[in-house]
This record gives sequence, structure tokens and C-alpha cells, in this order.
Amino acid sequence: MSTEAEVRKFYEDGLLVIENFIGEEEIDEMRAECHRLVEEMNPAEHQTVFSTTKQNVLKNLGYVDPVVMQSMYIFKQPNIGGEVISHQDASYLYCTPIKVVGLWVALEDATLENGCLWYIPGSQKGGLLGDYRMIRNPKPDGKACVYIGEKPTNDDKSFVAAPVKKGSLVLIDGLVVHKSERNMSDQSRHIYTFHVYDGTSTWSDQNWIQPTDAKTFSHIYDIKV
Ligand SMILES: O=C(O)CCC(=O)C(=O)O
Repeated sequence: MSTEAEVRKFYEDGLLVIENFIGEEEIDEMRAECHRLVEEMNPAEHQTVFSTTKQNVLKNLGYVDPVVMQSMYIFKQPNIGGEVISHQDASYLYCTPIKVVGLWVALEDATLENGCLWYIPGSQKGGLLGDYRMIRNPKPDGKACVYIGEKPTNDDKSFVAAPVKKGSLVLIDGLVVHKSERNMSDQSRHIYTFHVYDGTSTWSDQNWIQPTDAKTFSHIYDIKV
């Protein structure tokens, strides 16, 4: 993200596509690394393997102390890759004030057929809809997490597709409503995503994910590359 126009567009829409964010070599490395992790994985030993310091994207969004609290490799396999229902990331990754962003990197082309992202432009401006949140269950009734607030409903017609080319970065505001459809095609849709909050906000101790001694959250500006 290099121009003010891009920053403005992100604030306006809640989602921004930055093409050619990573190149073929990095894509191949990430795919190989993710496949290795899946084969050999001991989750306690791994933190995110991807660093964004090169393009300092988060500085341009005004993040003072960007903290990575989770990362995911999503395979969305041909014909069987499931849908991700519409949601706001802040329902799951809550902090006050809410300052959360997802950095979603396409490791393959993401198309209408293989389950690209869809989002409601500007929906981030409405705040956390219904104050809907998933929290750690305060009751000892066997469920790890429960939902509080009112589950929002979204009009399917308001969603806009965001198909992108391999190597693109998609910035997703923690409050923008987004989803992805099932992969009904013969092409996989591999992506790597990680979520960041600003360490100047207070991470909710009700969130399902918490830093532990064994696995602390990563402060991006402290990562040595
Ligand atoms: O890639 C997808 O299918 C959904 C990803 C998503 O919802 C997210 O990264 O917040």
C-alpha cells in the first residue's frame, strides 16, 4: 500500500486489494513451508512464518504496535472446499477500541468459481453489528465458547465479489462483513491469512485466543527478518 488513494479506499470500502504483493518465489516458499508444517506440525512450536515488514502496510494504516494473534493457511480444496459464512472478524478477535485487520494473501488465483472473498463495501462503518461476539464460555457446561449479542443478518445482494490474482494481498478491516462461497470448481484456492490488532488497544480476555507463556502473540515490529 503506497498511495494515499489506497488508504482512503480501504477506509471507504473496508477491503483493499493490492496486486503483486508477493512474487512467485515467495509463493512457492510459503506453499512448501505450509505443506511441511501440515505434515510435521506441532502447533506449539510454530508462530507465523510470514513477515510484512518489507512493505510496511500496517504503518500506513496507522498501526502503532501491530500484533499478530493468529494465522491460517486455508486450502479450499477443489469440489469439497466449504463456505465461510458471513462474519466480522472482530466478533472473534475483539479488542477495545476495535482496531483489527486481516492480511489475506492469495497463493493461487481466487475466482468466482473456486471461492473468492465477497464483502459488503462500507459495512465496517456500522461497527460491530448486534455486538455479536464469540467468547470463552464463562459457565462450566462443557462448551468451550458461546455467542453473545444478536446475530446479524446480511442481505445477500449487498455482497461484492473480490476475485484476485495469485500474489495479491487483500486487506480486510476487522469490521467489514465478508464471506466466501464453497469451492465448486476443479481448481484449489490456497490462501494464507493472518490477523493483527493494534497493541495500543486492549485485547479482550473473553476472546477464545489468548497469549500464553508457550505461545505469545508476535509484535510485528520486533520480528527480525
Ligand atoms: O478465505 C476465506 O475463505 C475466508 C477468510 C476469512 O474470513 C478471513 O480471513 O477473515
